Amino acid sequence: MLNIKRIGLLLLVAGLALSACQTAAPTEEAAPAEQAAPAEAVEAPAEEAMTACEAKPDMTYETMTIGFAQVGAESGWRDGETKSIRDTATELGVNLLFSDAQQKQENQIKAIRTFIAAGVDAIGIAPVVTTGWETVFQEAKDACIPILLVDRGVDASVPEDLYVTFIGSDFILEGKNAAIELAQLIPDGGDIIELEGTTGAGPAIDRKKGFEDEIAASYPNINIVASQTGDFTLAGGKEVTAALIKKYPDIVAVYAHNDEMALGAIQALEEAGMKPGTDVKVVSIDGEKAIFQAMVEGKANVTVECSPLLGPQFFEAALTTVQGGTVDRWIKSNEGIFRQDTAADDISSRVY
Ligand code: GYE
Repeated sequence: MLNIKRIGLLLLVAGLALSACQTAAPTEEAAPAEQAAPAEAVEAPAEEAMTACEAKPDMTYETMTIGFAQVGAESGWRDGETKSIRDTATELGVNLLFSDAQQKQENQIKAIRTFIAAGVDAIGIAPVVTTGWETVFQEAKDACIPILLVDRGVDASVPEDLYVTFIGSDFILEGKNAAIELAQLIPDGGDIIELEGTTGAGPAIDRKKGFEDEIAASYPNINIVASQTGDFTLAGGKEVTAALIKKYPDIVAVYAHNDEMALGAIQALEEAGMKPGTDVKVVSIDGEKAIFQAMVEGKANVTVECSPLLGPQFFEAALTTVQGGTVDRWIKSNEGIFRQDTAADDISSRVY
């Protein structure tokens, strides 16, 4: 334990020296000399760190215990992911401790501490928001328990050495693809509204950025008149849409960061006597079975897929890590785009 603290201190000192050098050493001569010292300080303790946290090469799925800190049950997508994690654990024989945080970060932090106390071999978490994880992730690291991020990421405020990998989608690309799809549906442009996911959540931040950057760069005739959070829920999407269409009755499309909010928007539009899917185009992200049904009925237009079926990739990466192997920093999922014209054929193969 003493070793770990010493290493931490050395790394901290080294890190400080390095960042001081990066910001305060603008001249060419000063930089190399200052960088040399911290590099040495980091090298020696790295080996000690490995002995402090020993790999378990004989670990198998059947002997491994995993803690999974889930966001909640806010969408069909989330239920699909939970099922994938639970079913895969059962199939592989992994002992799974599962926690549902009801969309609250404090509950996820508590769950991680419980997993640490239980001495799990690794922890998976879908962080509800991107910030505020440094302390608890460090506690897991100090206990030699690797953290793997599943489906939602963290931002640069969380040091990269506190988690092993991010398993999930390219949310910026999803937002960009949604913009391209939506633009095809409204060639004359017009006013549209955007329904954002949970404030501070990785997919909400990136799906907004990918979408808005693409619209700004390529579609000057499309005007995003309002962008508000519906918290990734059907009720949230419905409520926000109902309020916004009173203010902006001439909108020609809705972009929702997930299908669930799009389903809420469809209800709100219908209740206001508007025609979702025709008068007001609806584009969203996830690929839930329910949005395929809405497409079959002509009420939704496009869904950009985001797969929640991450169980197999997660447990494989966890076992490899626990055994002492390395995994990619970003394990991406394969995803498609689905449109109204093929929805009737596609719907039978949807599993979430
Ligand atoms: O799109 C949404 C869910 O984190 C990628 O969370 C996930 C998102 C998903 O609530 O439906």
